[in-house]
Amino acid sequence: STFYERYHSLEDIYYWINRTAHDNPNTVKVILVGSSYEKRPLYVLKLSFNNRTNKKAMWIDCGIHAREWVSPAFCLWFVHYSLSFYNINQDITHILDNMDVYVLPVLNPDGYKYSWTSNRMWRKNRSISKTTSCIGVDLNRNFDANWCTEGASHNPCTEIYCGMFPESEPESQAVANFLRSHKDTVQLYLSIHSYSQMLLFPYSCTLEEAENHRDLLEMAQEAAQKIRRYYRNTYRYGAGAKTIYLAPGGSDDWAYNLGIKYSFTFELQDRGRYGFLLPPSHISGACNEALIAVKTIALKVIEKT
Ligand code: 0X9
Ligand code: ZN
Repeated sequence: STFYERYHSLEDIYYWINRTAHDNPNTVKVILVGSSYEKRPLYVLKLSFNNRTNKKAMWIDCGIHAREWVSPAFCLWFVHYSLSFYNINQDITHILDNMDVYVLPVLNPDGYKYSWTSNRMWRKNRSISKTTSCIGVDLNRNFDANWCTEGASHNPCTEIYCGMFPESEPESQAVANFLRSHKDTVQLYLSIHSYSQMLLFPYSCTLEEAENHRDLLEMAQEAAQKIRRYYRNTYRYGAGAKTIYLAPGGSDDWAYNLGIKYSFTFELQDRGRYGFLLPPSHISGACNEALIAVKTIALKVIEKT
């Protein structure tokens, strides 16, 4: 198997980030956007294939939840595919000609490391609470979107602990700060999770419909159809709250409310057979089908804007 068909330790991923930038000095830049609770760097790769002015951008983050290992694998896959198939594949070329791409391969490095070394099923970050011995905040409940209402918890011992206040965690704050300062260029926000094979969009923090619900639904539907047609796999799609559950404080809803009107959360393979423990032999299938969904949605965004 190739490098991209395996899971990688945090150290390997840091090494890969560095080497990818070094090997592609004209297209890849590393941006330090912050650091984790345990002071690990949060690096974003910026892919920029030409110097067109007024270029728009898309953002992809992976690894917000520690145990969802196929998610960081997708970010690496996406970067590698972009660098390998620009000027070869028509769709990725068109996308990269029209958009810069910001990729955050591991949003939650402390949790990811912990899931490799101590507890494979760890989800949250590793921040220590003042009141209990329970550790970690669910970073996807820590954003300022109906923060800590139904679907999140104030109890630090739960898996959906929302933290002390919105953006209390350095990881969510770093992402929020970066997107706030780039909101005029970023048109598409993508957050990659696993598992359950779904393409979700706002809102998850309320049962209300987003203002451009029909647009988002149409884009997700087209992406799901492509996956079915090309890979014979089923992805469900819809607004988060109605498709899975109410879950406030998520990055997708927050980015949407910031003004990034195309905002999606992908739940990659599988549908429960292996769950978070997706075997490495499934990485290529999971990433290729997610890639076709990203391409479909990004092309639509370019078309519409
Ligand atoms: O609950 C979550 O955070 C995500 N599912 S997961 O099983 N990977 O934990 C879904 C996130 C959907 N979006 C929001 N809740 N905002
Ligand atoms: Zn997740």
